[in-house]
Amino acid sequence: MSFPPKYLARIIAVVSLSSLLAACGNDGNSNGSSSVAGAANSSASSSLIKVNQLGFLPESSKLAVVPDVPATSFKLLKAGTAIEVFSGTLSAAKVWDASRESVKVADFSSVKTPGDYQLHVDGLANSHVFSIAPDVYNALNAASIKAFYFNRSGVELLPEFAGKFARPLGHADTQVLIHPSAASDARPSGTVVSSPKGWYDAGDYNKYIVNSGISTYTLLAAYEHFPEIFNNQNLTIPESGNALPDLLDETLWNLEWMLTMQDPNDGGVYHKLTNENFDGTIMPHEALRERYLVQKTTAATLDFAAVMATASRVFAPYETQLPGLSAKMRKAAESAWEWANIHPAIVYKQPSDVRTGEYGDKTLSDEFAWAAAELYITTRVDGYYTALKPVDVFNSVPSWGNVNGLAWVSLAHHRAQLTNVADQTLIASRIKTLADNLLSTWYASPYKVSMEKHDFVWGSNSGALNQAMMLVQAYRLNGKRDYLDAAQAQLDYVLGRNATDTSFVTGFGEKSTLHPHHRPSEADGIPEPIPGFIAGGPQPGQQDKADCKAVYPSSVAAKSYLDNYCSYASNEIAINWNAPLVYVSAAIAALTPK
Ligand code: G3I
Ligand code: 9MR
Repeated sequence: MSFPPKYLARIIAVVSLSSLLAACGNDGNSNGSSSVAGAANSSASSSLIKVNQLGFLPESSKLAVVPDVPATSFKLLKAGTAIEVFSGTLSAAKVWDASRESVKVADFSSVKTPGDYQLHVDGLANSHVFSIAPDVYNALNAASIKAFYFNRSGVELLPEFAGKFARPLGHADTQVLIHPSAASDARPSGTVVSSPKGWYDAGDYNKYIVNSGISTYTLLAAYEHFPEIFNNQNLTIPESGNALPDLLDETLWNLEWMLTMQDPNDGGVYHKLTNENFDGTIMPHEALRERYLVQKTTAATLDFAAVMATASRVFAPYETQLPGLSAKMRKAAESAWEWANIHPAIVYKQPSDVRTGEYGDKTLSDEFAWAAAELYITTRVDGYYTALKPVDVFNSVPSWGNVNGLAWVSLAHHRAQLTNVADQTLIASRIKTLADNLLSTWYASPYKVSMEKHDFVWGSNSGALNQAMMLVQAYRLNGKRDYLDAAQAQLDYVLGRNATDTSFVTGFGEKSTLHPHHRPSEADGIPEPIPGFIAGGPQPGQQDKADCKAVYPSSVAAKSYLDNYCSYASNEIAINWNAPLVYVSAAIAALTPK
């Protein structure tokens, strides 16, 4: 049998996609296929069928977005063939103001037979190849966690765990200096302290408590909510095979660092461990600048308290393996909470000699609420619930600077174990109100997503996934199928059903992010990026324009994405963007009916 060249390319892609899935399922070390779809410019991407390039579970809702062509129907074909397995009617065209495109939707949810497929619409190129398979997100979930291992500070990545991405130890951080902004009587400026381990924040090599807070919590929540997904998962990390699930081992790497960021003399927590300036495009072991602990802040201290309270309950069952750890974390959370109550408004102020990420945040009521909620759940002390001021705390899609939602996520999950002081009706209604807002956007959305134009800010892909996380909470509370389908839509969005026709996860999908702003991926001399990282995503700010010789293909919100290393404003990776990918890929796998 002979195939036209277009189909041959698709067949090659299917083979490499399948081998990627198989390999990542075993060791998570493999790297994905490179793009076979060719570079798309803005207008080219508008004339393409957009679909989740990885694919769907048999029982998932399955949608694709189709440009506004005269055709009124679509076909689902066996990949690489003209064999039709399903045909359906396209929806009426609508304009999405976020991408300024007129699009129709193809719904093929009723197709449940595992296999590799492509969509066909007369007048358009066939879609990327995607799968329907019961394990379609297993390798994605594993790789999205393994990405944290690849971003570990303070350890050599050995070939047996990192494969071709092995690298020498970088940033031991056993001798860092107290910065003048953090000086105290007990630890004057220039005091040497040890603060090893942890994950690099993003494409840079600094470590920031505020962003570590939401990231670490999201991984712990994934474990608390869906332990069955992680209990037997093998990520091929150094700790694999010990008594802890690999996800918890990986999370512990960062928790151990976070513990060192608390001043033992008063309970306050340093905002960040950082260089004065961002490093150049070099490998971790080549980055040898002096490192500092900078200013204790209320936000960092409260985020720390929330995470340590959460970790204390998650690690409690491992007393034999990790004696005293759970109690130590609880004490750390309590002393951080006390410090924050004595210093309720210390906002981060970037010292004049420091130029790295700020994670500055002037609104601290949400950090107070989140820390209080986690301390309440862990200690069952009613005073923390009262301190949370639940009636005044609304629910919102979480981000590093807005953590109200995390309090409601935890309260909802633990609702059956709360003391009488907790208002169960309020908890349920907070979850439902937010999810219903997202749902009504999803119902009306031309792209069938809950993203709107104003959601396209720096790290927009994490916004998409955090919306999904909040939809998932409502589904877990009342089982209404639309919440799950709307969450699935957000996963579809980051995996290719978006206006750039890109799967934003490195190594996953026929046309995936290839050049993330990630120093190791750029400096390691290996053509492809380290797999499992999600790029920040489109946003019209283009704050990196002056640093980019390459030109953005579009300035329209949902299309303002540049797959180039220079683009830290649209193509960086970050731990708080990967964490909801871990959560959502696990949630969809766990919750979708089998
Ligand atoms: O919240 C406002 C919103 O109200 C407004 O409408 C919108 C318009 O642009 O801006 C929003 O603020 C943005 C803010 O992120 C919150 O999303 C700012 O414009 C934007 O500049 C800011 O970007 C942050 C960026 O650092 C620059 O400070 C990102 O959130 C944050 O994720 C990113 O974090 C960096 C670290 O500093 C360093 N390490 C890498 C990491 C990822 O790029
Ligand atoms: O690489 C840095 C990235 O991690 C940050 O998110 C970003 C925003 O603060 O800054 C990047 O560093 C750039 C710096 O801000 C300006 N000069 C060029 C740097 C990247 O090459």
